[in-house]
Amino acid sequence: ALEDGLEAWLRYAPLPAENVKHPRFSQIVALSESKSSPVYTAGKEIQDGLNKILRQKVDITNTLPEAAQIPASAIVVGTVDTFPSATPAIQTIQECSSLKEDGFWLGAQKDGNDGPAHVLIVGENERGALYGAFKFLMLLAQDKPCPETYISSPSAPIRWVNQWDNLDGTIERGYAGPSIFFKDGAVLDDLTRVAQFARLMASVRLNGIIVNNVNSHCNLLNPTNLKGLGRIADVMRPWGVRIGVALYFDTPIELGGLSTSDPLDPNVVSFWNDITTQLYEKVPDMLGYLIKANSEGQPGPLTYGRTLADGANLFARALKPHGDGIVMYRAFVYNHHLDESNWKNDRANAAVEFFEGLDDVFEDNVLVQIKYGPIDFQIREPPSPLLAHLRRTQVIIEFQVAQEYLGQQSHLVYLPPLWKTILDFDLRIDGQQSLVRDVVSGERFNWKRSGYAAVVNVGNDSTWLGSHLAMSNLYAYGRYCWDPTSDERAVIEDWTRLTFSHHPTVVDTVTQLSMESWPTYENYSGNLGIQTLCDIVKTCHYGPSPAAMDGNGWGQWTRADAHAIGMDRTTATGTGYSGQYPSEVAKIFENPETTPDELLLWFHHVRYTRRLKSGKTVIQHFYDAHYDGAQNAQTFPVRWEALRGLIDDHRFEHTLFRLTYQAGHALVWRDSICNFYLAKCGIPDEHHRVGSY
Ligand code: GCW
Repeated sequence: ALEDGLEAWLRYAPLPAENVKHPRFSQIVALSESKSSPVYTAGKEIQDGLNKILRQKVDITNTLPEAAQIPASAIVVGTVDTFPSATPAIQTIQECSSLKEDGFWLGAQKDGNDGPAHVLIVGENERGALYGAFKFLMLLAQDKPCPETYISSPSAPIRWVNQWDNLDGTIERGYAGPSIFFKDGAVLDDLTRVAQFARLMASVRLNGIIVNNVNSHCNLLNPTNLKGLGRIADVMRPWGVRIGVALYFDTPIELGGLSTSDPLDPNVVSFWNDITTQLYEKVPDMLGYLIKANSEGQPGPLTYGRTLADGANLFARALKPHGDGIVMYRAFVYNHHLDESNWKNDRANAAVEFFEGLDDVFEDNVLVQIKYGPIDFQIREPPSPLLAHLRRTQVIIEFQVAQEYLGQQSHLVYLPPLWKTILDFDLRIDGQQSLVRDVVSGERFNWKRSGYAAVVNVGNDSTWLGSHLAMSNLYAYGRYCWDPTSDERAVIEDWTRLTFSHHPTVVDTVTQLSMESWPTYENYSGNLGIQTLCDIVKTCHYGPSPAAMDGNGWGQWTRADAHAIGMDRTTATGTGYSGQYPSEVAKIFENPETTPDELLLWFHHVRYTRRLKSGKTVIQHFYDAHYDGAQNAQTFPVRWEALRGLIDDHRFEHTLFRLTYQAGHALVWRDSICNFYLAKCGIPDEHHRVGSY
């Protein structure tokens, strides 16, 4: 049903009758007869969309009646290669020569009389054709005109999702029911939801997915599951989505019965070669392997006295004979038993330290996958400095739609404004403009394969993420991979029209709440770069617990005492982290005067009484921000009330419940944090709010 959320932004709600000025389309021509082809899928999708949005029932054929003729008022979708070269539209189609892989050309053109325009959708490849079809439908669904000529190509070839699904059906950091992929140790029989997810992914031009948790299990590769993975790939392929898997490093021991998983042991090498061959039999277009090794208790090459490159290259060589498979080797390698008494210790230093010197020794199909910040999906982090260290080794940047530290989809936090602080950051590598988004796209270092991954936690719940509003982040993630310069306001407006309604009150309200949501959450969770002050000891990463940040080996320290707070990450007196950035950036962060307020405590250990650029002291900023943030959260459910009757009751109530919960929890956050720091430093709130009851 349209109300339950399954269709998300692909509801294709009927346009109001008075708006339907569209003439009838005569037919859909999808230039492929293969049911597994995204072009075939595109034909079906257009048929479904026309039926729902315009109430037009239009037939599909898979060939043009006469080679050189586009039938009047038809919609024709195909690829540069399958489109007849002698059509009247040939000149415009030739513009496709500037298309990149997965790009498309879309145009609506009059047939020279008063009749309706015909629409041509030409993909650089089959996937591009499907993307063009979705573009056409999403314009239609928003009642926007189809342009005469529209051409679009992706910023980067890698636009992938990482699900952290376990074989037993649980999802690590999943908040929306059990896995849509696995149950009881095996791939589910019914993969209906997987196909629906692939459709959502394709509609925002995401082209790959790693289907299982990076904390992987050796049984993923047992014979039954190899078949299951083949079924998953078959279900997603018609949507242009390819699959890959995350591997458990000690699989040779635990599944293969070998005595070691040493990456240089010949038996281990042949074990992985063998498994890889078997996997490719089931999944001939497999993306490759995602590897979490020597991280948070996982085994890895260091366990066997080998280098990280030895580990990565083992898998890279196993993949090579089979096609374009890559190793996504995660940079998330760090010691989680770090000694806090040593002020030089710093988890943020780990990635650069572990990967330094490996740039030239990885096989060319190894990509290093780097979380956007050096710690772990916090409310505010500077970009990972490792992004400035790799020249030859291509990278994937890792974002997180899952909102693990960001309210876990129970709080509204629209993420693009956070992503932009990373993507638009200029690393000044070699003294030249080096925006993170240009490094990631491959432009800065002329890479061919690089791009994006995001941890996504869709589950079996009919809302996919447990919250209707959280879905804007999944939608936006696809939009940002395609075009990282996208305008965050335009993206949420499009999403709102597609998901809820075109009504201006609905569009304005959802847009405003979303645009305010990240700063609001930052205000009541963790300010000035101190990170999200949530419970990390119980590892739930939810709810306020500032005391939990220190006194353990995880290295997400605040070093708060009675007088001062923050990590000294300078090279002069601290951990040396700031020196991992190229010199122009390092210089800014080295000095508290030039460090922007929002990252002050990330880089510097300062007194609570230190004045910020705003003129406030650090401690007063904490108090004020928490009161402002919590206060603004109180307005969310009230403002949402304006939508009553303008959207369906089911989604209205579901969302109202969430926003009301958030408003309450924001007060808990405010009071916990403010009281904690008042108790620490004893400095009262100038406005007499904290501790006064
Ligand atoms: O953010 C942390 C999470 C872990 C996760 C790990 C990782 C999959 O708390 O749950 O493990 O990062 O990214 O590997």
